[in-house]
Amino acid sequence: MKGIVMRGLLGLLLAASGAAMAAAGQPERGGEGGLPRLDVPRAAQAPTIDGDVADAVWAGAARIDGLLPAAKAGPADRELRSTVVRALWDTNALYVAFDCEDDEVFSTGTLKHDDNVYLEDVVEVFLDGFGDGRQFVEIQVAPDGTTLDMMYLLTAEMKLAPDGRIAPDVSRRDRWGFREWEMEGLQAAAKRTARGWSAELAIPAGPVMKRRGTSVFEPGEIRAQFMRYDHVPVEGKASRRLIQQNWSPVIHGNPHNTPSRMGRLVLIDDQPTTRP
Ligand SMILES: [Ca+2]
Ligand SMILES: [Ca+2]
Repeated sequence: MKGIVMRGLLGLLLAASGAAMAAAGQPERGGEGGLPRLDVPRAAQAPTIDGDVADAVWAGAARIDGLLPAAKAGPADRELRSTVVRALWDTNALYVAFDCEDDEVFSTGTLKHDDNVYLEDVVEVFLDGFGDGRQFVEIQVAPDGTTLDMMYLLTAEMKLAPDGRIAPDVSRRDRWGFREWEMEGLQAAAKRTARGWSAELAIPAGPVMKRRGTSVFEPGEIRAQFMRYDHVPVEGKASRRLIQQNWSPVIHGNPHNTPSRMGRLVLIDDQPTTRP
């Protein structure tokens, strides 16, 4: 749990300055600006979760062409390598594909399931089926297919800091992250490509939709965040620098502490037109 604890502490330290201004807010509208929206078509058939995003069914998927820099990112953290995210759904699962351009993938291959895989290159999906930030899941996938899955719970009413993070006092006392939790039925795979690497996930509906009183996905809106952690080399140094790519920008290192900024994922009933 060390890495998560450290991330949590960092988040608390960063958020502390905003504590005095924290107020009960609309969790779905915390912070500044609007939230991204993606209309996700129903999958004609499930993609094969093997890390290869060439499945024909992905051609009809909802597509995010490029993620965004973290909130308040400096100039060096705005130079992002290309990332394309695709999404589809059916009653059983939300399917997500990442296609990451990367000329030097950072993945030692030494990390195991539920290790601190975010310390190397990863893609991340956060899902909140109910939409109030009080229960959400996080899945990370590394270029060798290693995963980290977690569930977060908030045991108090949501309260936001002005930047959209969970207010520090609530986060400290009532935000729980369970790394030992396992998402039963999760499928994830990744592979190296000519341009970098790609990953595919099939995320089962059960833990996402439970608070809606169902165990399946159905047309309607859920909340989501898509992230990429790209650890880039620093010239003349052995260490690397983390560039955080976001669908809905949040403060560096804080996606798990900012459910209010999750975008709107609208599951629509239309099937995509079949393309040759
Ligand atoms: Ca595939
Ligand atoms: Ca886990």
